[in-house]
Amino acid sequence: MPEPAGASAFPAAASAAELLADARERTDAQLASWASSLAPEIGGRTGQALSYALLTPGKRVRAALVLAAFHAVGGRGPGIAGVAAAVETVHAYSLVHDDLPCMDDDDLRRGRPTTHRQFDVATATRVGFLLVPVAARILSAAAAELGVAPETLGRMAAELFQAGGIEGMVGGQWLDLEAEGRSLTLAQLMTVHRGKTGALIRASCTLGGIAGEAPAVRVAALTAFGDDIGLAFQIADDVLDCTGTSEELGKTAGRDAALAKSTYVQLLGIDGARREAEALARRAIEHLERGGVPSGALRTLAGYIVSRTS
Ligand code: GRG
Repeated sequence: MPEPAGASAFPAAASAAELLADARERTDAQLASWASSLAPEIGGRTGQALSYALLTPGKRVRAALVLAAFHAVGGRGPGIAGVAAAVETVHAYSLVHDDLPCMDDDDLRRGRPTTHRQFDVATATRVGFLLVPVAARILSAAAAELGVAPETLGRMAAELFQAGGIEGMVGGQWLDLEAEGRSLTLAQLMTVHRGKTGALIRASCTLGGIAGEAPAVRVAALTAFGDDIGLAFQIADDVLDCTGTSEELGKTAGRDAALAKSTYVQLLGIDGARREAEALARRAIEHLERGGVPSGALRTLAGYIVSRTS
């Protein structure tokens, strides 16, 4: 299917660095446009802080997964960048709140002061909450641009906000906070991380499939891929927290140990954790093969997720 006029071609055979750069370019343009209209709409310091939180430079892994999943199932059209931006907005909210003193209490994020450090705790708290309906607006605008049926928008919204809620990210974070200072079993840790980190990554893959109006069997394969790669992402994060520097990570290294969190490294050692992440990445790709989803860019991103250095 030819790409409509105005859409730049998707670099399916590109390297991970190129896929992420493409996702950054497309998503950041969307986020910048929303930030410039929302900052005056909200006004004052809160408007500025919302813009700060939306525009801090992330790797855009979730956005890249949305784009790759969409193109893997034959989806076409520039509107998908809005779906990617909606996912990154939910992610941005989670980072703002995660860094607050009542949660992980951190000063550095994406190489910059966290939102509550740059502004203040009350403003950052408001901004986090405001970003959730902003994500809904971005998703709804993206669905209109893609020209999908209202039912498809409903499925996308259910997927994104269930993944971001008690059954996913909020539930996982809650368990994670309750587990500070306690030793978890591997099974308990997997439950925490499939929720806290994995749910939004899984939803990124599923959303690409739904937006591309793929048949159920292919959407299910993308969901299974996302589930395994989401957990692998968090295992890699645990490894990086003890092997990377704050400068490389753009956030405070060694935070898990400082907060006495159970991690994969603690349970499996660094090499064991790396092996587990790699096994999950291999299994993730098998789901795509079984479901008949061309794995190209998704395979590249899976490889990146388990070998990344930041
Ligand atoms: C009310 C209990 C409760 C929770 C609110 C704060 C929150 C919801 C959830 C926290 C979710 C969270 C921050 C999980 C960690 C995910 C993670 C590994 C983030 C880092 O992702 P990267 O490396 O970051 O993709 P960049 O900056 O590149 O986007």
